[in-house]
Amino acid sequence: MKFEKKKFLTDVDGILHADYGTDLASANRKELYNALSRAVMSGIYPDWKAEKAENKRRCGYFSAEFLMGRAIFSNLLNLGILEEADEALKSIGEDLKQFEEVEDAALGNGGLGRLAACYLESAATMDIPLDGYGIRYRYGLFAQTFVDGYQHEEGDNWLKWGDPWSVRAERDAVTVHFADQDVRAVPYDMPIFGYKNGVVNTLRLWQAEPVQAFDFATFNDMKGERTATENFNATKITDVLYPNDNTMVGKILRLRQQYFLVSASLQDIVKKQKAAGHDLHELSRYYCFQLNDTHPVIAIPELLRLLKAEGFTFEEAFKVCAETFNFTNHTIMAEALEKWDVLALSDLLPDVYQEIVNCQRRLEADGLDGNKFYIIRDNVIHMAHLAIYVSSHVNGVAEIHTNILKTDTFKNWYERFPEKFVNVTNGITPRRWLLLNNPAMAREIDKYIGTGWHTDLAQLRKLEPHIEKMLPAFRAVKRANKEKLAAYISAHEGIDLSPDFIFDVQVKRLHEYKRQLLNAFAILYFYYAIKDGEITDFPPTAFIFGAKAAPGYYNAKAIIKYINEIAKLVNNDPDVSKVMKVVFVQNYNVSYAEKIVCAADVSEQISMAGMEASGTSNMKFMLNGTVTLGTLDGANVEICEEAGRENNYIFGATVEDVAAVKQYYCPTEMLGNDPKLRRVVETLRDGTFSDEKGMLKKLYESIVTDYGADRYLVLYDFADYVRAKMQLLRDYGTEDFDRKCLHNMAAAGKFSADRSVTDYAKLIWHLK
Ligand code: 26Q
Repeated sequence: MKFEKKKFLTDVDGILHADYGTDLASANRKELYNALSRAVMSGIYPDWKAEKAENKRRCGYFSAEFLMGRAIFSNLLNLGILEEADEALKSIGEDLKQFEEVEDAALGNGGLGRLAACYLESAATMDIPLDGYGIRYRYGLFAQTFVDGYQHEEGDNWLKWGDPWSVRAERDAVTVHFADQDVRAVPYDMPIFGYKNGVVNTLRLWQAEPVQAFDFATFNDMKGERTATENFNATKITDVLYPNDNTMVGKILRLRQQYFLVSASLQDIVKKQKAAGHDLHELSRYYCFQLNDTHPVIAIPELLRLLKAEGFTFEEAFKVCAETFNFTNHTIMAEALEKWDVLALSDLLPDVYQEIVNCQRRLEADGLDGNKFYIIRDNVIHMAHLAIYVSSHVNGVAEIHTNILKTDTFKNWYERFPEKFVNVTNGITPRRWLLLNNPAMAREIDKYIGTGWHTDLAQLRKLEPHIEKMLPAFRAVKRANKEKLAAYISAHEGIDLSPDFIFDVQVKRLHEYKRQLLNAFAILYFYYAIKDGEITDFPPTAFIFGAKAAPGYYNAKAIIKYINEIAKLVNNDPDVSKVMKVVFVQNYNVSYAEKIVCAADVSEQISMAGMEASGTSNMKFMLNGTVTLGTLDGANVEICEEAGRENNYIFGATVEDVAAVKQYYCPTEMLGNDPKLRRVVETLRDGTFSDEKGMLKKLYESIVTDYGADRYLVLYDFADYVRAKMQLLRDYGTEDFDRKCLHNMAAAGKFSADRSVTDYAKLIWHLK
């Protein structure tokens, strides 16, 4: 985008006059933020219009979550005007940094939602015609604080700074029908800017509103109760994001959200195809759809329904669906694979339910063994099976994950439809996750290999011959990033970290399978070893955690409490806090991640093998020059392939080991054989920590005494974890360690989302 300082400031001033009755001299922060953003928005209109007008085949990325984070910096970066806009502001005594106060758009939970956001940005950068379709939640993922060490949740009013990066597209509103109500769906469009290439794709987020405006006449006649309730029920659909990650709650409101999203999107697309004079039988010539996990899978029967309303036979409609839909699976956790009760779904969406039944009948008519292949069974609808049956492609998100889908989770389906299954390893956008969050490091890289890597991350390999020369600058930049993070943590968490300490980081959603508890146990183990004088030279380390627990996930919340108790013990112990600090940051989100990822020395990726479909923070750390301490799970496997296992710290049971160990595993035996581990685990119930709610005691039971205790082999992997962790901490500070860091950075090319979306475009969408 062309930038002209004077014109820009005049434009912003003009918007301040019109919208706020103020001017550049007296606008407050929020007014300035909105006016500046709107000035940019008005400038990009021609490019946006041009993209929409082009007659390209497009892919619609259907997702219940888009974890976008903050828009302003990444938009300005991609438009190529980040520095210019900052200078313009500085000329009037302002700057861009003040907008770090602006709320994140946290319309997602974790990995799956952030992946969708990265893919939109990368697709625009790669000039791939990909548009997102999602929900404009009024409240995003809850804001987290700790009260007495317990997680406390508050509503996330992300719109409190306004929404200047969206356009309300009133003219495209549609009505979505449920058995008990009609709801108006109004789209808000967000432009998605490619990196310095003039491409503008769209994220369309639907907001639920009452079909009829509030009717004062009836209200005054005292018949108003009904209108009022209907209005309330309509807006309720998009009120709030469900805060679950990798677990399912079968709430009917969630089904309403899902149907609302896909029905609005498909109605919109069908309407426009007809207006363009396209034959809907040939929809796949113009469109394909990517279903982001099972959440939007109800799009399949909805499109069947819509096409039949256009006069299609079921077979004709099925063919169109089979050509257009594709399905990505993000988890093998049985409890996260969406299932709906037949009665609940058929009550709410009888016509849609009928199409699911038709799919089940077609499946039966195909002559497939009903024990192996079913969409509906025992009055339960299996959304993943519906997706696999109808989609043309099914993909996992890392090699190991796709293999597990083929050989285990969806084995029967793979054997019958092997051609459908493909792998697309996840990726992250290097614009947000290096250029934006770590500009000093990016400039260092530019010095050696130019700027081609900004949109072709494989070029980072060219750094390899320069690693020796880069070491001092790498250390200096990392050090400066650690200082900044320490200052931020001091201000926000009230805990002081020394940048001389190793920053050992585990940030991700709180889940038992991710094993934050394993990390916690190791910290306590070191703590006692230091207290007892068994370790006298512990390498000074700050253990940093960030994670939100689903509000209804008891054990996850117990783990947060436990780690906060450990932090209190360690940080207040003068013997130990000289060499060890523990901090659990509050409200970990995209913006916090940007600060943490560039300042970490250790990236903890310690899930039980087979459980983490891919992981994507592992890639962000790697790109920023951080070694992985991890299991051979998810994308860690490919990270080691790319960067060399010798440059990372791998421990623990493999997928194969896990299967074997589970046959005989007995946690009490593990404890019996290891008194030091026993002492650590006992702190969950021996009064070391306050536990007025009995949460820690329950956690103890889930690890030691419950039936099937220690599902995720925390105790089994403990010894090898401590070994690998200690080795890493001891290696830190050597040139050899820094070399490992840079080898990781140089090998991160594969994990660019640019590569991922290009894979999707080639293997699945057949775009370009
Ligand atoms: C399902 C039903 C009802 C309520 C909630 C859900 C639900 C919500 C979110 C189920 C799963 C999720 C999120 C899953 C997720 O984020 N998975 C992660 O996806 C990343 C991107 O592919 C991977 O890198 C991670 O390994 C995977 O855990």
